[in-house]
Amino acid sequence: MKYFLSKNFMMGASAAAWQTEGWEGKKPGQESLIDAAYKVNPDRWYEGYGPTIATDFYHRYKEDCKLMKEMGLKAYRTSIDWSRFIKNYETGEVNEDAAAFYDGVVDELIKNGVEPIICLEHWELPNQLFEKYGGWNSKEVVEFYVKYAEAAFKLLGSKVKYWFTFNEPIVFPELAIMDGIWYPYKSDTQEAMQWNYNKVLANAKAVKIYHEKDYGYQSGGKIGIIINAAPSYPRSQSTDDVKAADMYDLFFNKIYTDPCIKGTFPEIYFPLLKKHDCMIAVTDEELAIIQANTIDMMGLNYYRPNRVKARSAAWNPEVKFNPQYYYENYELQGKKMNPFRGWEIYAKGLYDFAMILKNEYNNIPWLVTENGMGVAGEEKHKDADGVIQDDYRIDFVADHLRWLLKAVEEGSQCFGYLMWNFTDNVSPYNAFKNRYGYIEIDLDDNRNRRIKKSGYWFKKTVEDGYFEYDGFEPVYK
Ligand code: GCO
Repeated sequence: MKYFLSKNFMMGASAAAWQTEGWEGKKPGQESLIDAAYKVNPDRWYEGYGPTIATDFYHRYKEDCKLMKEMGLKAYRTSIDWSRFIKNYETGEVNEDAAAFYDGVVDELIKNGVEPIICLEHWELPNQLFEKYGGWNSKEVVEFYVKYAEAAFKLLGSKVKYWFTFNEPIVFPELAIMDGIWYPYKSDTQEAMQWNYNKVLANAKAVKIYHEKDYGYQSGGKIGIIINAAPSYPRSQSTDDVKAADMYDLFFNKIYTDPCIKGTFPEIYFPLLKKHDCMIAVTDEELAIIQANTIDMMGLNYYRPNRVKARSAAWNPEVKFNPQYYYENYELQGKKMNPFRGWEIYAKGLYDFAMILKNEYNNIPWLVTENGMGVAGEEKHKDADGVIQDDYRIDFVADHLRWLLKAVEEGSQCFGYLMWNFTDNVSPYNAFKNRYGYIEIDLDDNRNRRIKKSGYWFKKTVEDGYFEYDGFEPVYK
């Protein structure tokens, strides 16, 4: 079956500064928090790889921009590394070398016909601000972020028309502050919720500046936030399972989608934090800023569905509150899996969330800013010419795209699809274990780039304006 793409549907790919650039040009003290996470425990990163060199985008961005043109990319989303871009984090003084680098990247993208989409914080919080102020637990860091954001708008606002304030803002609070999985391995739910709230506040303050000052908004520029949201499916329609799914939805989607799109937090949120002795620092003035400065567009990073059920065992009263107090994860019998990442594949979930944005969030314009399939051992799928035959990735992308186009037909204002990712790059902790790219990064050959079969599929799809999908089931080795 043929699926047609409208001419102005933004087909592209995504990446991030810390996952591609490498540390070249960054001086001691300019580490980001995720750089520090690698420095502290390189042993916990797959085969010891981390952000040190990454894909060496810092030196090879012109080569990559040419590959984007060759593949017909219409847009490329990446981030500015805050810890690199700003020389004095308290004053917001810009590092001129970094400014020249990012200016050059944006110019190269535009020169190659690729729309630059820039995210301001893709987990690149300066580690100095974490160590000195406690990171996003601090209201001062919110102010430092706003100074950084305005400096970025000032430098690039005349060329960049699509801005995002954060990428997956919940991930560090969840994995590093609440659940102790990532560095700094904390287990403090209240602090995690303060990180989340302060990022929502920082988003609103950056939106306010972008909307009120002349950095491109008046000539059609848009600003939003990228959220790794997904539908929250209950095991059954029983009251207890549905309540579990609603609570998961609250703590992992709505504490961002509601304030950033609607301007207000869910009514039950702050009372719940109080009930569980987790209330955070909130002021009426801050809530007024959040209400008055909502986003123009949303970025959705969708990989997998969230499936939950009611808890069978009561939460241990000796253990501090965690949203898992209200739910347990639920494994769908017979689900389609990506065995390399351990994530369920459920393309209809993208349609379902598109309908949520249409029906519950004022049909806000949005982009798929990440969707993709990480696979380990891709070298096993090389043909005689050394081209990785990633039919599984073509199937994954086509399946998700066909569901997305169904949502667009039904009125969803999705205006583009950016796959994660353009070239293979460094995942948090998994490093180069799972490869996501349309383009291979050959670690055994000077990080040389080689277009995969999916990259040629992308090129043809954009040229033809359509793709075929028959739902074939790839065989995973
Ligand atoms: C993984 C992926 C993700 C992406 C992230 C970028 O978990 O395997 O690499 O972590 O890097 O979604 O925003």
